Amino acid sequence: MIKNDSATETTLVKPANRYESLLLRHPSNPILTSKDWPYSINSVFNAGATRLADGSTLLLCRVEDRRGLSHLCAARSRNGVDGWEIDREPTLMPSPKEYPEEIWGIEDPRITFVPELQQYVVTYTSYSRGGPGVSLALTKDFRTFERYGVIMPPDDKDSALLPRRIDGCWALIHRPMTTLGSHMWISYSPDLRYWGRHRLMLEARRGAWWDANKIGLSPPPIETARGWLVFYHGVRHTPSGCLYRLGLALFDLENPEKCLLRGDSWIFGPEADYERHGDVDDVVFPCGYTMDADGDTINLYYGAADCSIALARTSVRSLLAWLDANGCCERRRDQDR
Ligand code: BMA
Repeated sequence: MIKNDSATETTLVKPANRYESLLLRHPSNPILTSKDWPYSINSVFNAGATRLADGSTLLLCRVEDRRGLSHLCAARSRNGVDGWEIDREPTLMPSPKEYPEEIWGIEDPRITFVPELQQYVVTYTSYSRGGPGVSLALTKDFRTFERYGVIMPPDDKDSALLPRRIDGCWALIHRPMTTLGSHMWISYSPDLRYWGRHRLMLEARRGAWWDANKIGLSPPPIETARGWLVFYHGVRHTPSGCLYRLGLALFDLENPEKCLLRGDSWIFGPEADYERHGDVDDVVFPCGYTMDADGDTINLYYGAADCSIALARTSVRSLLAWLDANGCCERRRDQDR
């Protein structure tokens, strides 16, 4: 099983007997479905998440109507698990008259609270005639929004802002589709409007790998003492459709395009019935997390099979320990791809 070929330096690691569970599904899963909605919808999934100043949890949910178009709707809960108060009407609707890039809906929001601005920055997919792009809006209360419009043209999605400037500039992670493939990139801006210094951050692997066909950022990166902890989704095309799973990587705090560690295996994939079967089978797709007061427990909110929102818990400590045991430095294995 272990092969060391000096010409290619390819090393296959012997699989462990059993995979540990790093993320624990909440027993009440799925925690939100279309049945909970105060108005008629097809489905609810892929929600951004944040803790509000009063300690409650806000989910900004992607809601799809029966035309197939999506808008965003806020749900608030004291404990982040149940007792959700859902806005009676859509919270943020596409506005194609002013923002033509939103003609086919807005999807998959990620929320970053930015202390310097004392506002939440929401990045979301705007589905234009030219394909999906990245749009940005600012809000203080998730009731009114200041829209900046499209900031990354199609084809681009899976975007989130880092909560503070790096070397004086805002930093945005996103996933453009280029002839090189569907990889994660990072770009910088002085004002959140004009973006440049685009750099490749993490690449999809190739061949049989679980993250061979596409990768993209999941929730916004989590700042830890050791670096930015990044959950990303990896897609593998199979004869019966796409499989969406979750991987883990760590990036340098002051140079976030530098990958310090990346795990080889996925850490979470569709297993429960509500993840395996829905409008799109075999999808787990987190867009948001909240951190408990202990600074360690992570509540990860994910869309399941494009039909519901589910919750899984983990901890910074266990994720970093897993990366130490299972991750390696990206540059060491360029030849493996
Ligand atoms: C991705 C995104 C997600 C969706 C997933 C599975 O490309 O569009 O919104 O959950 O596909 O359909």
